[in-house]
Amino acid sequence: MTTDSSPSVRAGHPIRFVEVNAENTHEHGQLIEQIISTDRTGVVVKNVLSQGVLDTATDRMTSSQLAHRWGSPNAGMVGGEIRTIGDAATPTFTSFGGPTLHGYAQSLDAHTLRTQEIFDGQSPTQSLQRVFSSLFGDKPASPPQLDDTRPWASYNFRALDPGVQIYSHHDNHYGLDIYQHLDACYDRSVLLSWFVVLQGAESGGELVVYGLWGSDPNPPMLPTRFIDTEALERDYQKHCVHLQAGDLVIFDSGRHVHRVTPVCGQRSRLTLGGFLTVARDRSRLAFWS
Ligand SMILES: O=C(O)CCC(=O)C(=O)O
Repeated sequence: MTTDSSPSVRAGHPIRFVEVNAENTHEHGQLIEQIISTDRTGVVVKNVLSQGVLDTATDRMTSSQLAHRWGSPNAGMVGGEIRTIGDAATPTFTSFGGPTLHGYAQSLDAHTLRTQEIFDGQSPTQSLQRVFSSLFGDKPASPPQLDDTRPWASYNFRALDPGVQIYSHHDNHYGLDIYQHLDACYDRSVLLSWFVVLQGAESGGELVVYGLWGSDPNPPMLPTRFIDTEALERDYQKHCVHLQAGDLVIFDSGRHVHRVTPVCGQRSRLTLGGFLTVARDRSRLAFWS
């Protein structure tokens, strides 16, 4: 099922999302390549995780026993204070240059244990691997090697508490020092984001993707150097991606400016996710946090 793009009178690039079911991904082996070539903007894969797995993960993530595992990488960024378990290779408000190799490696060493704690041993990594692979013509999909002994972390866990949002941005992170540890075989002109909703917000907390690309000249900016979201809402093509718990979204976050709207109600929005790219010779796919 193909969903809409916004009215063409609005500015920017077209936005084309497609929705498929986790059981049918083998029928869509070209989808990742279509996103890379900009024929599509993204895909929603319904029902990637079962209700039982979601219940276990959300119980654990909100339990007092795991409270000490959460960090606040955007502490001090009013309204944008995402909480995370596990580092992401992105700039944050507390570290504009992203994680150091030492910091990332420390977080990585705890990744397996954290995943076991949260999923009670039923890690979703293999299911995700299968979905990524089938959307890329059944080619191998795995986290890339960070060094000789260990791969990058497959994903991290995120919480947006009531009132918190992810401000408009695009993901253009290959300039960070940590990416010197990403093998040169991978295509740095490609950066897709992906995440799975573990617990949706009561309302709000929606992913909105705009027709503005990070590479477009003269983007609407505020004097604070943040993107002017009001101008995006008013003038640009946009698409609100409707996701339910258990759904996976993969989209071209390296090009398209996007945001997550403020979470409303009492419940935190919980996701796990990361990034992905493919080898320059298209022989394999890599995903990481
Ligand atoms: O909701 C999330 O987990 C992240 C959304 C986002 O900004 C991204 O995936 O780039």
